[in-house]
Amino acid sequence: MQGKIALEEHFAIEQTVQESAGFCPPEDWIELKARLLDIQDRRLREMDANGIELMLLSLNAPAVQAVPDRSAASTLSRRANDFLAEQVAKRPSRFRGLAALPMQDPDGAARELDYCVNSLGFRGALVNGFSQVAESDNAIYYDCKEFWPFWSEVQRLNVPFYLHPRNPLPKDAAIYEGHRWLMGPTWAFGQETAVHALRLMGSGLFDVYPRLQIILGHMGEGLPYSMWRVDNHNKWMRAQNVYPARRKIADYFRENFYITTSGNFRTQALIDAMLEIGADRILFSADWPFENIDHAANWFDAATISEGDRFKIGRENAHSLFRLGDVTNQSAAEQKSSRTTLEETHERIRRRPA
Ligand code: GRE
Ligand code: ZN
Repeated sequence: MQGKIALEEHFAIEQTVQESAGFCPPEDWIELKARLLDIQDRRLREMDANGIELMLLSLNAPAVQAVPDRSAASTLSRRANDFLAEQVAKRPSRFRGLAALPMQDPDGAARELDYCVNSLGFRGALVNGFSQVAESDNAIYYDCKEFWPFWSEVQRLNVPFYLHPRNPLPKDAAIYEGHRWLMGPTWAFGQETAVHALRLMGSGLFDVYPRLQIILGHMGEGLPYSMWRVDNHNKWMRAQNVYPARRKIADYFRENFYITTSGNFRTQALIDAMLEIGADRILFSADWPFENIDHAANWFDAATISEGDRFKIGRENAHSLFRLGDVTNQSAAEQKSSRTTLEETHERIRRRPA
């Protein structure tokens, strides 16, 4: 399929690239590092060769979320976002940005998102799971009440929030001791992210901010397969799940979440997801550079689903969720006049308030 849009696609800057080193064997690090630091060269060739028109780019993991010092986290996200804005401005018909956010400071995170959306033209945020705050063994999750004003801003800005995985802290990873192979994308990423998503659903956040839209990668981090059981276990017992939210967990999953195909190129899993969350809430993604774009695209283009669903998942759902009409539906002349030019972007970044 031509014209695909992909949205869990990462890059790194010099300050964050090393954080990805532990996720590959030493003999593959040179390759992974080069892939992470490239935006305008090999990435575009991979996109062209595999029918991807547009990528929404995000910083590698855990990056900002692993910086306990509030002001250092804020400085790092600004640097990454300004860099990304410049890269997008060089190729605005092929790239858009998702903001890195210093969630260690919820007000600062809301301000950074507002700046990224309204001044840099970003289309949402991608945050790498919980944030370490003040101490490196202190993890905060975003269902906590201190984040509700932040969520109010996300709803007001009307942009999606991608909840991307990271590994649990050592103090919370006892179950993986002696079984390191289960860390990262094998299992721990999905477990960590699925529980965080369930915490958001059960907290009542979506009763108060019903228009919030959260995106999960990796075919929903296992949630589609387990959604029925979450709500319906031990049905004969008198007390069911007790949590602050008003509705069933599956209701929030179907109304406040989207999932992507990133790193989970399996038709059986996709069909289960289509039956649980529906084809309107599934979005194609690869997870470059950790996964290969050709692996994602060759699988997706041939998956045994209807052509209508392929078009929705491959392009249309992302097109409407991120309001990408300005990128893809305009004439060349219109694009030229409405584009944020490279010089304008430089100027904005230079004048950005401290
Ligand atoms: C990801 O971004 O999903 C990722 C990593 C590190 C290793 C594997 C992986 O950040 O899929
Ligand atoms: Zn990823």
